[in-house]
Amino acid sequence: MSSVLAFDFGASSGKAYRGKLLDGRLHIEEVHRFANQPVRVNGHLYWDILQLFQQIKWGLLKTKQEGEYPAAIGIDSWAVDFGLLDETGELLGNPYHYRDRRTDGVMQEVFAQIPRTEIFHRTGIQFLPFNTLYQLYALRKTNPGQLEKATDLLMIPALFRYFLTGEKHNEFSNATTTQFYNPQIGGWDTELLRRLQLPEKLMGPILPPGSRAGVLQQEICRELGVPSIPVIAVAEHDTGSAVAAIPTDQEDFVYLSCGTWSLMGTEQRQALINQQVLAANFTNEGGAGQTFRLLKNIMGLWILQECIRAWETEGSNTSYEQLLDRAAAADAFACFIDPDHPSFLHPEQMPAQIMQYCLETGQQPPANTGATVRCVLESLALKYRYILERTEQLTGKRYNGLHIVGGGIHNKLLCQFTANAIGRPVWAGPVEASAIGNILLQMIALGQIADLASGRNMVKASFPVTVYQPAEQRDWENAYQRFLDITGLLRSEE
Ligand code: LFR
Repeated sequence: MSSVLAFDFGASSGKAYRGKLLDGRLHIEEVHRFANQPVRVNGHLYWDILQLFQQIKWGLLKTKQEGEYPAAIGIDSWAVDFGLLDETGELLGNPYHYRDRRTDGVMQEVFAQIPRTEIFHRTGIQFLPFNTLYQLYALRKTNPGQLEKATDLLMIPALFRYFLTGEKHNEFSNATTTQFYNPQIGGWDTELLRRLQLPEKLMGPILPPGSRAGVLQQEICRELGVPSIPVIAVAEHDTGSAVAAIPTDQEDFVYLSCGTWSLMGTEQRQALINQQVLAANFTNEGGAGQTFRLLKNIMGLWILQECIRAWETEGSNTSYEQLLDRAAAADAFACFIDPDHPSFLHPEQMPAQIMQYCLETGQQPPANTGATVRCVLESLALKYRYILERTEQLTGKRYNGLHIVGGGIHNKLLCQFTANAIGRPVWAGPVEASAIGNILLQMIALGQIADLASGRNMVKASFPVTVYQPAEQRDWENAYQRFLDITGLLRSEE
């Protein structure tokens, strides 16, 4: 069978994977890897979009050099970010990165016009300050001229797809994350946009994940010397792709897609939009195979990555492994943070922010790197338990273990802490879930795999899963009660 090529744009790197079916197994192979660093210019944070597009071309060239053109190409990346095109099809400015600070406080301005509850009931999407809705609203204030000139809004993978094929279509999984897709209408909520004086005609048609969405433009075929390869709109939201690759044959399961973000939840046939979901600030993001992910964003390993960045700037060269060793040797349950406290979204100095949080909550701040890492990992694991319990309350189901996928499973300490915190087994793998889900959706579009369920079975049969059994139950139970108390999570629900 012919291979397909998946481009997955993650928080620090982009990767191209070739995927192929051989003897009833899925095989993947990395063909290209490159940095994906946002660029700060004049106080704003942007995608380095053309450089990244160049990397897509190089990825394609590498497959050519290895003598095997892919039968299709698919692209996924994180959600909410977009590019605007003018009427001639030119890109209007560099797309902003969602951690840019221009959306700070914008959500509250929007709520003054349309109540939070109404926005939730129309969209089913959790409130994150960087959702496309608030990014557009911020743009209307800072650069109204750009918005006036725009004729098309394309989410980032759709933008790359447009560069490749010349065709402009958004895709369902990413469309839902904008917070102006209405699952009841099954399309864009133009009324919501109109009431916020935002243009309603930028978005165009929405393709379901796994659609054929054009072929490489002639110009690119000539430049690279490749045939006109089909481009597939996969589940272009990376989390949508990752969840498509959960190695399970069950209908009901909980997952944690663990990378820079931790995305935890379950899969539903329909969006679940009610007061409880709103109160828990869970979301309903569109997925592959006509599903919705009922999930919650948890700040994730970003907190640790930012600590490491700060320590490196101070001159430290301690490796990731050494830091985890120090964390393992540090005192257990010394202090806790709520990883989702808004102050951890983009602080200038993450370790200082953790210290401040501890002081404000009457705790002794961590005294060294090992204690800081331990505090972050234990707090994440305890937050996972909290979100798992909320998920169970919302669905009325009980789950007997947790699937973890994504790069975070390299962090064995976090996997073990998570099993301990939730008191159930953790099944860790595969690491490259987003790329694998991207590959599956391409194979479904090409007719190589029948559907999502067969795809998940294929992943289960093809990639190893590491099992972590819960331990130290009593200590973790006590720690959880203290965590709830310190973070005020239960009080905030009342
Ligand atoms: C994960 C992710 C999350 C989304 C966040 C920002 O990479 O896509 O699902 O909430 O990034 O887009």
